[in-house]
Amino acid sequence: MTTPYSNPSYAVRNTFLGVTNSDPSSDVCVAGINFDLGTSNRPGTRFGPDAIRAASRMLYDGQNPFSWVNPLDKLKVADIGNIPFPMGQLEKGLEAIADQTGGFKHLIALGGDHMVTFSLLKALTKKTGPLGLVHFDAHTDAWPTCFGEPWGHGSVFRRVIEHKLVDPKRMVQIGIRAKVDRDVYDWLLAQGVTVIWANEVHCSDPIKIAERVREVIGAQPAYMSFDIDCIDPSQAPGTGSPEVGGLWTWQAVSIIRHLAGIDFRGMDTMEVSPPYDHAEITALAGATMAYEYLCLIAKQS
Ligand SMILES: [Mn+2]
Repeated sequence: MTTPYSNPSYAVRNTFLGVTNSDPSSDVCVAGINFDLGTSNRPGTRFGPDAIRAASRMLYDGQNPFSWVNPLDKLKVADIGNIPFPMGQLEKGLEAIADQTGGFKHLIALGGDHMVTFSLLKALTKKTGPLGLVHFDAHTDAWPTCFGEPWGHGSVFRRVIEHKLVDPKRMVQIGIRAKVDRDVYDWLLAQGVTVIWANEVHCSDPIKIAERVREVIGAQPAYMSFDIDCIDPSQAPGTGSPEVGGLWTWQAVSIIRHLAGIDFRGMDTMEVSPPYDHAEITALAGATMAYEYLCLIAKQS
């Protein structure tokens, strides 16, 4: 039956940006990864993907007012659903995620806890070699272990560097402010990682921060990993390990918008935990970071 009506944003299908395409050979695929077994504090990010999808529908129509791009006009974007993995098994789950995420042209993953990024990078680097990394986070996630265990979201970037999935000299962490052992911080610096503290973002401006990020990353292939706890808990309370003094959403959006020229090969938005969210603001923040990334790569396509 034909109808003269079209759905408003709240009623479009609950996929990322309301897309109806699910073809895995599309230019960009969005996938949910409902995995939170690497969580060290409050769990719940298994519910992140669908909350991000629901919030993303606010962003599905019109053009980005910075780049004047509607990414859905420029790129064939698919939401391929959620990646399955064996329930309750951390290491097997990480392997299953790595086994299933390497075949896409360009993947945007919606987490899930940050440990998943190890699997995503493991899969992607089989094609690209070690990547540059633009890493937004309150935490360095570089502890040698996570409460004695090697696989946990507080140690993910230690494992990523040890496994040579990124080139630490082309890795920049933005928004760091959580308590961390000096040894952990010194280890990061010794690897060549650039750490931009949250306070440096507050005392500078996003365009200058983006310039620094582009200098560190250079021209080689790169990846963006966005932990939503990079954002201040006043604007992103729905996460397992919130830290005060964080970036405001406008600062993060502005930094992403000024990263044109980086050869990004994939992105994830992690650590959105809907049980701690209020009024969908964390889910909307997570959706917006993925959307801005999508606009950035669409503009360059
Ligand atoms: Mn974090």
